[in-house]
Amino acid sequence: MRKLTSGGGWQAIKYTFTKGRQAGGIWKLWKAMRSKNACKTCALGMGGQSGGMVNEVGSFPEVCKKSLQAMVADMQGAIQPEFWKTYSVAQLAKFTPYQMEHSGRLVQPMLYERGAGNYRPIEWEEAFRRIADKLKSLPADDTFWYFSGRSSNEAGFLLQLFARIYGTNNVNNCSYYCHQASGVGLASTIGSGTATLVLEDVEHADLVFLIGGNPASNHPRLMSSLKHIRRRGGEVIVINPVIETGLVNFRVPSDPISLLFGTKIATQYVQPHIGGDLALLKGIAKQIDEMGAADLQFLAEHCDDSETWLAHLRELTWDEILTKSGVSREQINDIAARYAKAKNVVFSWTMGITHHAHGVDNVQAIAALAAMRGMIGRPHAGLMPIRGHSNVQGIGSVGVTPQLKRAIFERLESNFKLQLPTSVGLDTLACMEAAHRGELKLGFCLGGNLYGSNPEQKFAGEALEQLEMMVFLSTTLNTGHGNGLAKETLILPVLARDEEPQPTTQESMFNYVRLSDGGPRRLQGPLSEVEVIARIASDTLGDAGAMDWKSMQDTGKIRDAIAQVVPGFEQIETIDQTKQEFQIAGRTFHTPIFPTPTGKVQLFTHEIPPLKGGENQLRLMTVRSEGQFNTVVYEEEDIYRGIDRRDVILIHPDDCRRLGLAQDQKVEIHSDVGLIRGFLVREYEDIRPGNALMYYPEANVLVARRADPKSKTPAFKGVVIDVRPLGSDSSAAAVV
Ligand SMILES: Nc1nc2c(c(=O)[nH]1)N[C@H]1C(S)=C(S)[C@@H](COP(=O)(O)OP(=O)(O)OC[C@H]3O[C@@H](n4cnc5c(=O)[nH]c(N)nc54)[C@H](O)[C@@H]3O)O[C@H]1N2
Ligand SMILES: Nc1nc2c(c(=O)[nH]1)N[C@H]1C(S)=C(S)[C@@H](COP(=O)(O)OP(=O)(O)OC[C@H]3O[C@@H](n4cnc5c(=O)[nH]c(N)nc54)[C@H](O)[C@@H]3O)O[C@H]1N2
Ligand code: SF4
Ligand SMILES: [Mo]
Repeated sequence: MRKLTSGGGWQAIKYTFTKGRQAGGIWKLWKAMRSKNACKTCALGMGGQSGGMVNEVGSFPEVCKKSLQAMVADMQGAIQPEFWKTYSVAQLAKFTPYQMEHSGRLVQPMLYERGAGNYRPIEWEEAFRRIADKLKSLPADDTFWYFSGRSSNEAGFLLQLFARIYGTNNVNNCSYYCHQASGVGLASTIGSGTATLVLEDVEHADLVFLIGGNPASNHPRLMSSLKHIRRRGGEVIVINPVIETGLVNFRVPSDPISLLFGTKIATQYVQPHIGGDLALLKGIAKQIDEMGAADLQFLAEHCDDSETWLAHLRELTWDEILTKSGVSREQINDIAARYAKAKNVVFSWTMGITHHAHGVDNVQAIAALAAMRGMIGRPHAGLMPIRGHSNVQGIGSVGVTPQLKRAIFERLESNFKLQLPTSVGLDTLACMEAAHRGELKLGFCLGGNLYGSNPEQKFAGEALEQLEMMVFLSTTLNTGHGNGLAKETLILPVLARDEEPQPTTQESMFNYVRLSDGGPRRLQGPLSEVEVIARIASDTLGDAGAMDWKSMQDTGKIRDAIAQVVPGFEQIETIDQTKQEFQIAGRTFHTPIFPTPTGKVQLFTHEIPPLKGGENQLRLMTVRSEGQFNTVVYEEEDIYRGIDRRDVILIHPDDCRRLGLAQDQKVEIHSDVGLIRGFLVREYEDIRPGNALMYYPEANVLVARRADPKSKTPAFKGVVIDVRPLGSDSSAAAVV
């Protein structure tokens, strides 16, 4: 398959027409895309009251393939009753993610009881009764509550509140597998866990660092902003072990010139080894210091302990930096020179930074590098974690974390006369491990695919099978509905955001809260998420206590509560009347005053871990292709990387020669926790030698449960593997 030479472009436009046909006509799809709802897909979260496809600076039409994919999936017909009779659970377990998603929309509560062979439909009343009876029979800490980022603030707030009043803090969201390191790293450094800037700041920057991310494929409309920066003569430095096509050249579909000729994105493209960023970031800082380009006044006035931090940089040897990053001194000097001359610099990053056992250290090092030249706490510069799901940030803001922020905890207790649990809640991986030990009895998932997104797939399946009951609130099927099933598994069909009967709100990665109007239901059967949650809460706890759960079916009531208890969310109380979307107060830093105990930036020093892997091993990253959204695979091919299938491993030709491997050869891939047999080698020039790339979720069997101790995020990109020709090691017993 030929590799594209640019990202975006005509491919994206052609795709719109194809998808339009699948959705029952272009006009129907256009109307759905333009409705006043926040985009359901990525955390740029465009749309809302300005209408779909409009971003925070009013630019239109900003649409991308992923948003179309998600919309068309929601516009599918219903899964027919025969489906459940035709396919046993054993057969569903073998369905691909694509087949699961394309089976249709869930419209009926479904129940699987172990031993039954198939799921069977049940009435909503029976579903509610079963769940409430089970919850009433269990100690609260025997349950856990997992949230994907796709739901609304209202649903997230309500469910976490119910879980806590029920009695547990085992409440967490997919952030633990995503940007938790950004939250922890930023909060420790500047006292606030999200982006320090707004989109407009990015548009005015003259240098953007893009570290460990592939927004051309994963946050496509961010590319419009990068295009503006390049057109104005600004620079983009990409730090990524893989040369990603769309980061070199991107054709912005809404811009005729860019569409025809493409826009060059990266001014400088640097390829460290996987896991080499910490060394590289410190190298850039050391060079800035040696050049005398540090902003010593900012360091002295607005940072604590800058002397210790500078001394740490000065003690590091260049030898260590160069060996552990895999980047040459010349390249580091070049990056530093560009940084030193830039006036407004934005640092952005994604999973290449957070999916490591030293993810928090990486984020702290980025923040320190920015602080070193005074790039935090003023307009047109700052820190920008490029978040994952649409509204994953909002879910966290409104309390979907094991430990509530102190202000939220106190206000909930005092305003609502509640007594909330103070036990230590489990993070996502800890829940999986506790379940595996048989300590948890019930799981409740508001969206997501906990089975598919976990490291050590086999372990994940075993853990979930230990549960007595699992409850899923889902829109469509995914592999988690066919694998790792609890003794009793219930799937409750819910409405998508743009089908909600009442307005809901979502928060973008720029801390901007949008209002989604909802819209007409497409199918009979699914209920609104808040309706389902309020009903289960009411059936379990009754309405005589501190909360009148039945009344909480009203999203306006939930927003009143959010406005009262979540700092910065005061304006949400009247948002459905005023239609006034808003920036969350206290999150954007245009002046250098930070909510840390001293009001200053905290700078951290770190030990740099050695590069992983031995002589004949490779470092492996598990990543997305443009044709998937997380565990949902829409297309087998990866058009940007020119790869036609997913059961492959991408290895540099030099490594292939060194390891005696050839193009399309079948191999076995060993890590210390798993083995994959029969995948094909693809020689891939664009990856830094010594490193390899595989697709998630297929490669999850190879990823260990080893997590960053500070963020509890597994090292999805820090896997060490041996690759051998298939059959060369007959002693290996494990089979995938
Ligand atoms: N199309 C599409 N869009 C998505 C998603 C999707 O699945 N599909 N998922 C959404 C979600 S939840 C998320 S979190 C985001 C994820 O967005 P990204 O973080 O962009 O996605 P990934 O594919 O996980 O990997 C990111 C990049 O990190 C690089 N990388 C790997 N290891 C390292 C390293 O050690 N250092 C550096 N510097 N780079 C490294 C890889 O080469 C790859 O380009 O996207 C969101 N948007
Ligand atoms: N090896 C490896 N593993 C990884 C990663 C990696 O890069 N490598 N990335 C990690 C990351 S960044 C993340 S975020 C996780 C993803 O983890 P998850 O969020 O758990 O997974 P998703 O695949 O996004 O979940 C998609 C499902 O959500 C449901 N859904 C969609 N919309 C709605 C809605 O409106 N309401 C409800 N109730 N349900 C809905 C649908 O059933 C759909 O199948 O995976 C992590 N796992
Ligand atoms: S870039 Fe993200 S928010 Fe914007 S249309 Fe695409 S998926 Fe939606
Ligand atoms: Mo994510």
